[in-house]
Amino acid sequence: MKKLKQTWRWYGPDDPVSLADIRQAGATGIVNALHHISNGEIWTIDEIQKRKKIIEDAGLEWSVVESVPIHEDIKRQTGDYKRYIENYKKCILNLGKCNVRIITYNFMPVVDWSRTDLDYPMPDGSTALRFEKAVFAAFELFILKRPGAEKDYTEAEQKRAKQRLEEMSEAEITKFTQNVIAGLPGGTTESNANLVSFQAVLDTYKNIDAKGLQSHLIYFLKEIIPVADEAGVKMAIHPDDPPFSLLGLPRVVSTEEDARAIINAVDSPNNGLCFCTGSFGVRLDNDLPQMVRNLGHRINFIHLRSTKRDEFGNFHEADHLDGDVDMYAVMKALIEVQQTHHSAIPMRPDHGHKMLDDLLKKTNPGYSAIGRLRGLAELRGLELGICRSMEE
Ligand code: DNO
Repeated sequence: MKKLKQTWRWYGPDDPVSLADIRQAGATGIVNALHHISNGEIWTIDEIQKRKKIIEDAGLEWSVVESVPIHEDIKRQTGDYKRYIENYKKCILNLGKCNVRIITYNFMPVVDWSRTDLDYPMPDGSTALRFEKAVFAAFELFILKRPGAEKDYTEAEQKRAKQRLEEMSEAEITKFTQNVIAGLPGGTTESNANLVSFQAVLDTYKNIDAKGLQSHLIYFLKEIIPVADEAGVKMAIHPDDPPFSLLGLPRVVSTEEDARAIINAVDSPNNGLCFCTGSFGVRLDNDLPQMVRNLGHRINFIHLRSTKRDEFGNFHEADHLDGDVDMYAVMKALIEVQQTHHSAIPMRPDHGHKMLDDLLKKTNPGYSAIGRLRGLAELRGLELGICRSMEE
C-alpha cells in the first residue's frame, strides 16, 4: 500500500517549535512559507533557497508551501491586480526551479481562518480553538456595528448576542476583537487591528457577491495554472474556514459544488485542492468520505483535524479522532485515492489542543507542538491499521 507523506507546518526560524522537535514528531516533510515577504511581492530564488537550506540542514524536506497569499486586489480585481498576478506567476516559477512543488493558498476575502476563542477549555484540561456564533454576532452587531449585519441573524440570535455581550468583561471583549480582526499567524496581514479601517476593508467588497468572487478566482486560475503546468507545481486551494459567509463577505470554497466549479474551471492536475477536513467538516451537508472519493484525483494536499458542532452554530476543534469527522472513513478513502496518485500526497495534522507543557508556553494558536504530535501519532496509527487490514 502506498502511504501518505507525513508533514508538519513550521512557521520559520521564529517558530517556538524547532525543526529538531519536528523530526522527533515523526514528520519528514515541512510545510512552510516566507512570511517575511509582503503579500503580493515576488519570492526570489535566493530567498527560497535560503529557507530550503535551513530545512534540509535539519534533515527534512520542504514539501509544501503554505501559503503564497493572494493579494486582496486579485480577489477584488481592483488596483494593481494584474501586476500581482504576474508576481504570483513568478513565485510559482521560482518555487518550481527550487524544486518546491506544492503551493497552498486560499481565496477568503479579508480574513483567513476565524475563531472567537483561542483557549477554550476542554474537560481534560487542554484548550482548543472555538467559534461561538453569539460572540461573533455580538462583534458584528454591537462592536463593529457593521451596516446590514442584522440581516444575517434571526431575532433570537440577535437577542442571544446581546446577552452574551453583557456577560463579557471589557478585557474579554478586547481579546476576542483582536482574535477576529488582528489576523492570525500565516493569515492575511493587510487587515489591521483598528475597527474603522477594518470596516473600510470590508466595504471594498460591498459590490462583490459570491458569483463575482468566483469569477475573479476563475480568472486567476486561468492565468496561473498554465504557469504551474510549465513549472511542474501543484496548486492546492484551501477551503473557507469556517465554510460559510462571515461579515457579509462572499465565500466560494465551502462545499463540494464549490470545489467542483474550481477544478472544472481549468482542467489540469495542477489545479487542485487542499482537502481540509476541519474546514469542510463544519458543514453537515459536506459528506467528507464521499468528497474524497469524488474529488480525490485533484487532492494535492491534506489537512486532517476534526471539529464538533452544536445546535447553535458553534463549533470547537475536537481531538483528531473525535468530533464530527469520521476520520476512519476519511482516512480509508484517502488511502484508496493515494493508490491512484504517482507520488505520496502530503498530509499534516492540522491544529491540535494546547496541552501538557505547552499550556505554559507562548505558541502560535492551533500550532503548539504536543497537541499536533498527539494528532500525528493517532493519524499515523490509523493509517497503518487501515493499510494493513486492506493488505490482508
Ligand atoms: C489555519 C490554516 C489556514 C491556511 C490558509 C491557506 O490553520 O489552515 O490559515 O493556512 O487558509 O491559505
